[in-house]
Amino acid sequence: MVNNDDFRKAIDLINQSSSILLTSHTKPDGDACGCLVAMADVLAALGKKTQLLLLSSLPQWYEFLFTEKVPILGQDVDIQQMTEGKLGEFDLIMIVDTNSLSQLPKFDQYLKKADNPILVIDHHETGDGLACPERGRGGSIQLIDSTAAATGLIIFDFLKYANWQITEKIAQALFVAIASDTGWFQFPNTDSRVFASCAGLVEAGVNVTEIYHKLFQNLSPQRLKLTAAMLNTLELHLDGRFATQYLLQRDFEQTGATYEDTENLINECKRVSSVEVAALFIQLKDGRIRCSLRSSGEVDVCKIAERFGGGGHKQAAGTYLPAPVENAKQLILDAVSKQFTVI
Ligand SMILES: [Mn+2]
Repeated sequence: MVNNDDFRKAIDLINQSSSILLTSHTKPDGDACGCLVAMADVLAALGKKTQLLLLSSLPQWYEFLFTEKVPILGQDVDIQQMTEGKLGEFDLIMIVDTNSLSQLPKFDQYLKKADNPILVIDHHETGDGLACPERGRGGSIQLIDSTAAATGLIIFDFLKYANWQITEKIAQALFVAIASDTGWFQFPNTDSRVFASCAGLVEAGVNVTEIYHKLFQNLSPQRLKLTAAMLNTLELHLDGRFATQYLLQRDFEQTGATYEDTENLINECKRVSSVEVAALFIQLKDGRIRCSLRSSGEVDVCKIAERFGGGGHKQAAGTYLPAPVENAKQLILDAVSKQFTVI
């Protein structure tokens, strides 16, 4: 938990500021989006001038949280324009759900040039100490709590401590933050604090059914048809521990779906309990095969992807492979089967 002393310092910092820039990590997730919206609303209610900035585009299913279009760095504004004050002059920069410069591509250049204090609110174990006073950034504060399942939990505690009004809209944004980072209350981080906070948010007016509908029952018919085409290709290998699925260009043509519709599709096969490693092969327009890999066990799929020039994390990685799909599948099957014998 963040101690009250730090909350107090953060409140003072906000009270002293009049124009605040808010941002979060690249590839914004539900926690990032929910925290940005909640803080922007709170600050606006305090009479502050606020400006949101995204570092990459917003997944469509989080759009409902935002009342207006948020500028995206690199698309709507570049670093030079920011430095020249196109978005405004700020006396505080607030960063939520990350404490790492590597998660703030390009924006890190702006941070280095600007000399305003930074307020970081984050729950990640690793970070660069962006707002550490030792970095010579006077007045910066960090509210870090790595025991929190979501940054939304820290912000909820912060708002309660500060006695700032939690409107229905703010409660909804914080609920989305917490529900997203706990995988709708199924990840191991789903502790009693999560439910206690969510109880408070429901009391503040959150409609859980409506949020579930907006987040998870919003597929286009094209995407659902693409899912069906992919599921028809499901094969289990290595005693059911490795699942392969694929999509060809003709599947996109027949369903009317786009490449963006493939996001998270790879996880469908994990609903089979024996599956530890999953691969999804997508034939691209240029003929290459995009291979995405997921692991929920001991297998390090990053090592497999790296062998073919790709990369990622232990549990999620990807690479490009030469066509045809059958060839790509065999390459990955061999690599996964070797990994199973090693561990
Ligand atoms: Mn988070």
